[in-house]
Amino acid sequence: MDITPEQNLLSQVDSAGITQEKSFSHIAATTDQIELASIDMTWPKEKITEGIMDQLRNLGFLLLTNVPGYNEDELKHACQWMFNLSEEEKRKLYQHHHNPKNTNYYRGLSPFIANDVSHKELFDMGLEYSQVSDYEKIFSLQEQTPFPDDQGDDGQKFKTFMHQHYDIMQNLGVQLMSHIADGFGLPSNYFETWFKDDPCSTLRLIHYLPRKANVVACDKLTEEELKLTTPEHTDSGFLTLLSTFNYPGLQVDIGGGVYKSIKPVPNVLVVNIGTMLSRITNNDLKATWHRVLDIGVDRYSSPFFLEPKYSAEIPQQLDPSLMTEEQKNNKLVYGDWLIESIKRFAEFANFQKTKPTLSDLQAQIQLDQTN
Ligand SMILES: O=C(O)CCC(=O)C(=O)O
Repeated sequence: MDITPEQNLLSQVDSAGITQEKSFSHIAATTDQIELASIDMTWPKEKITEGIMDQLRNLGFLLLTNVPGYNEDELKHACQWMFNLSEEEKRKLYQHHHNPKNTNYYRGLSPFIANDVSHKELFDMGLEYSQVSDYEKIFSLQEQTPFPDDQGDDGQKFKTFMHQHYDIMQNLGVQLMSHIADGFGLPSNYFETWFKDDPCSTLRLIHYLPRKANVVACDKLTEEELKLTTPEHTDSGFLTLLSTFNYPGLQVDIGGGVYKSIKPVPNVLVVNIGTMLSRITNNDLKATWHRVLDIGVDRYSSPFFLEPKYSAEIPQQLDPSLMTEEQKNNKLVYGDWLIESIKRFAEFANFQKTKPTLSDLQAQIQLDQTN
């Protein structure tokens, strides 16, 4: 089999843990790889539940294999096609704060940002807007995703594939949430009302370039920051289903701030959870810190962030016995909470909500009633 220059470089990454070409020295833990436990989606239901609960209670990361309908090659192709568009085409898809002509604030493209601790361009899509109910359309996070519509058949194929992949990931996410409900002894459909209709889930395509490619200035970053293309973080919401296309670079905190690289495996999804799911399980399930190394060559990945509908009311704890009466009466409105949570990420630091939050609307109703 022919080895492309990119594969050749990646095999150097695999064996040595660092790329020979990089000009920066790498973080010490890079050479230590860990293999994530795999859960096979063809296993019996109970075995899948046991495997998922065990991994999420411990490391907080696992691999899913034999995922029905998952087509890693097509997804990688879609990723590469999108980021190969001309700058002119990309600008048509930029979020509003990168191109004020555009009316998309939450969905669309976010370019490389100078002197940012993240070094990537990304494309975010949401649920097809025509499928969103009129009620949920009143909230900010629901908006039309801009697609590259001037690209003929290729653009159409891209859009069709992305919608199919979104649906496969959304259904898989709901299925995994039913295993988690089973794992806590709750009815299997416990989470369904939050996720089934009008989800705010995001399908993201990411393109990383090595800092040495000099696409944007990086001169104000520290040596440590230069080693990473995504700084350490936890995800916000519920479940993340990540395609890494067999690229190295993803590292997880195995405890006490010690990072290990995850051994890349083809045709799998990497699964982890966000802070909201961890929080409502009283931290029984772990939202693990993770980050991405600059591997010295182009890198692509595609996370799917499973999110509830905007107006979903999330209890402070799944277990009512752990809550005070006040906490029981004080549920979180998911979308209002998410808007605050995403502002910690560079790509949403300038996010402006275009419509009122549910709390704004409730405050307005109260005001109207008192006047
Ligand atoms: O690119 C990756 O492998 C991980 C991406 C990630 O952690 C994220 O987008 O939250």
